[in-house]
Amino acid sequence: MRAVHLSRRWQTQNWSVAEVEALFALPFNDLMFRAQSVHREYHDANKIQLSTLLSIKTGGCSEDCGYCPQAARYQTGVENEAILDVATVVSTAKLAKQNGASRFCMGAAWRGPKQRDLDPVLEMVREVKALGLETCCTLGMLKDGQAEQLKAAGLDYYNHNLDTAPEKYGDIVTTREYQDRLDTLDRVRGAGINVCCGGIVGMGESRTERAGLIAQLASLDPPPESVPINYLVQVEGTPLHDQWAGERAIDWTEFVRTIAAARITMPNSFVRLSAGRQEMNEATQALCFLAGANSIFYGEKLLTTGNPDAERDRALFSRLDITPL
Ligand code: SAM
Ligand code: DTB
Ligand code: SF4
Repeated sequence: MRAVHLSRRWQTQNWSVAEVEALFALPFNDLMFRAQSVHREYHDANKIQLSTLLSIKTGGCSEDCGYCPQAARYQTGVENEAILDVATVVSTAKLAKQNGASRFCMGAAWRGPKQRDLDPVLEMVREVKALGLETCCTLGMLKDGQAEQLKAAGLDYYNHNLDTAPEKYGDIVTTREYQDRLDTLDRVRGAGINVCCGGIVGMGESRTERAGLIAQLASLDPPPESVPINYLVQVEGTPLHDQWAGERAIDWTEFVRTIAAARITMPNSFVRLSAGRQEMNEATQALCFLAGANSIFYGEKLLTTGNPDAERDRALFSRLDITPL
């Protein structure tokens, strides 16, 4: 199996699906050793980056993403809310900073923003940036020129996930194509914004499809600076609720393997242990950190679902001797 060369730091490694699958197939301890070795070569193994999420526009989304509680067509109990005012966003960002977050991520339940949606977001980005926080937005698909406006306002990262392998995608979302996602990522990259792009594990995909997602992400040129790996949060009312639970759920070792494969194939990226931490025990989270995850969402809420309390995360970090970046 090939080595990752230091001299090719931010270069795409062009991992094939078969090569990533071969990583997944390693004995667990060998995979962990390899992931931790790569991790130490590129990162401080005892430091974790903290991002706080805020839903700036909740619910009522026109899309049909099968996992998502914010799609208008599913009865999930999430209400359609108007966009938050800038002052509320800024005060939430201030609190996040006081609590120790270094990045503030603003999410909106849109297929993509219209210009009248984008204008208030640009103001939010300017003001959050002025607090000394890194800024991130996830607003859906971008049209020509929108990424440039976000960049000019001070946006550091744009989150747009590939979600799953190309061949699995049509089972999960039908209202837009895989290629649409790649096009938005190109626009973000073209505007000089850092790319945050990952996916979701636990949606009934095969191991080959998990490897396919990782191979796609690692083959982006250059790979995303930030790679969120979400474990599906099962929300009642969504098509994926209860489909892959109980006996049909993947084993926790398979989730840890996915983190390790992301770390090995994207050595320089921050790999974020993202949604699903509340449903995960602390020992599994610790193994994810050992496998090379070095970022989390921090604060009691993701967008509409729960996340461990900041206090609990601080206690876990203390027991693991981890400090925030
Ligand atoms: N509407 C925008 C979009 O889809 O790009 C931005 C917000 S959307 C909620 C951001 C990402 O959150 C999705 O691409 C998906 O990967 C993740 N996500 C949404 N619901 C989730 C769930 N129930 N479990 C895990 N991840 C989820
Ligand atoms: C990402 O990959 N995960 C975050 C963030 N990017 C926007 C969202 C997780 C959402 C989980 C379900 C919810 O809270 O609505
Ligand atoms: Fe809408 Fe984004 Fe949810 Fe899809 S993931 S339904 S685009 S909010």
